[in-house]
Amino acid sequence: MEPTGDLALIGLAVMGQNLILNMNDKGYTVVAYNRTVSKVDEFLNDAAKGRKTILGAHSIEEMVRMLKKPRKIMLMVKAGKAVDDFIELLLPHLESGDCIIDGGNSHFPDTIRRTKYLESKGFLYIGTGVSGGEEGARRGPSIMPGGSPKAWPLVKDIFQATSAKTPDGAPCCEWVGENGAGHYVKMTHNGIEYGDMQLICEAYQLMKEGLGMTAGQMHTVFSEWNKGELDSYLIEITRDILAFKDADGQPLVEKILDTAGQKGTGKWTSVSSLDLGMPVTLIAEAVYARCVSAMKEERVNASKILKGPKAKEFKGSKTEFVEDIRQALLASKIVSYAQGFMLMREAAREYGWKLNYGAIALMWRGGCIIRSAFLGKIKEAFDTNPDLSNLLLDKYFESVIGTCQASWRKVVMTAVELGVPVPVFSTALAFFDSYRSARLPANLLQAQRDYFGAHTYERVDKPRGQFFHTNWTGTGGSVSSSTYTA
Ligand code: 2AM
Repeated sequence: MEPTGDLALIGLAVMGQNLILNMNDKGYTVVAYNRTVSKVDEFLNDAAKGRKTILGAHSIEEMVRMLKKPRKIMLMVKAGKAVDDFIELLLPHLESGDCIIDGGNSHFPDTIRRTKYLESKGFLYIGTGVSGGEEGARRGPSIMPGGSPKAWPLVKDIFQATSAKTPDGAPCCEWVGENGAGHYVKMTHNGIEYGDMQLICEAYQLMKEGLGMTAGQMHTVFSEWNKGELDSYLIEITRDILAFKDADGQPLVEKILDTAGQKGTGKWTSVSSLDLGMPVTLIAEAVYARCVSAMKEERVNASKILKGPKAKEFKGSKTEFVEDIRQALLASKIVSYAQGFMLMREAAREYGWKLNYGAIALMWRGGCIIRSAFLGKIKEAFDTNPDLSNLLLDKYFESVIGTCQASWRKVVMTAVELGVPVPVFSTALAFFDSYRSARLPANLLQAQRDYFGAHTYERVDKPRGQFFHTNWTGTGGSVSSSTYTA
């Protein structure tokens, strides 16, 4: 019998199951397989019941036999060793030109390594970001594939059919670039997600602690915000969370312990930003904010010792201040995305990828956790100028920041006065002020480096590339550190 399977998917946790159902809805025949084989029949008898074009395989051999050539096998398993293990299990059963796809949250250096490895053996490899959670997988996720360019035509139709669509109907799935590019872009997406979430949390904290607002009142504010420029999935779910009542009728959110978890993609983004020398300060600050939140016992102890201004003493119009917070959030969000795109631009240079920034904004426009109307504006910015060096320099974003700036400063100042921590609002503003400064105090820093370490400096009145050393103390020599190694 001729094989009929369009794609096999290994890994029948919820994401995997939902992707299979979604692909099957779009008319594709999908073969399901799992390490614990009993889960295959459980799936066929439960979520996939009655679907004749979802086929269960009980061994890798059987799975491979069911697939049309060139074979496409997608892994939705735990990132790390499980992916390498499955690759090794699959290879003996595959032929040149077959394609393995990793749809998990793999770290991009692993994907770079795996692409090279599989290509060296004549196979094709894709590492793809899949974002949108369980519901996204079922209804349409954002899909960010990278890897072997020759693999893209093999999966383009099925991926684009399965992915979310923007309000204009464009698929939230495009080819990202070679080897680890897809997973890099997904990692950056997750980092930006950390930032967006922390921005919302700081807005909430300011309203709650600074203005003394109730969850119900904040629910109304987020409902309004979701109708305007901040229209996004994360604002929408925050609105709903604030309205959600526990069994006793009280807001559930206030009963949740304030210690955040993390799975590591925000950290990876920050580590990569340090490796590449890119100031992605907002995401890093958002990661640290989670770390501080996790120090619950220490904080409780410190709260009894370290005194600051008493909160809830805001004087002025609360309605106006809520609007100031909205503008501060919007301006900070622009900085965060500007930093995220700066990072991807630098990564593209470092790893030799040709990233299409408009296409990335489009992929994030729908389906994924950071989906928003705002990303439509980013797409427009890169459509207008594909070589845009920084989002902050785009006319639209420049004018939004111009409008929001006074409120943004007021919010940070007020938070400082009230003693309410706003690490990402303030780091965004600090970055903005640094970025728009033609001159920073690094002249003094270079003098210090030259003073204690003879590290030399360049001068404003001499061409770049000429280095000077001064004997600052009159003692010691005039030899710079480039001429000796101490
Ligand atoms: P399991 O059902 O056999 O545990 C999410 O955890 C998915 O990743 C599941 O399908 C799970 O398979 C799979 N998985 C987790 N660790 C794995 C490993 N080390 N090897 C293979 N599959 C693994």
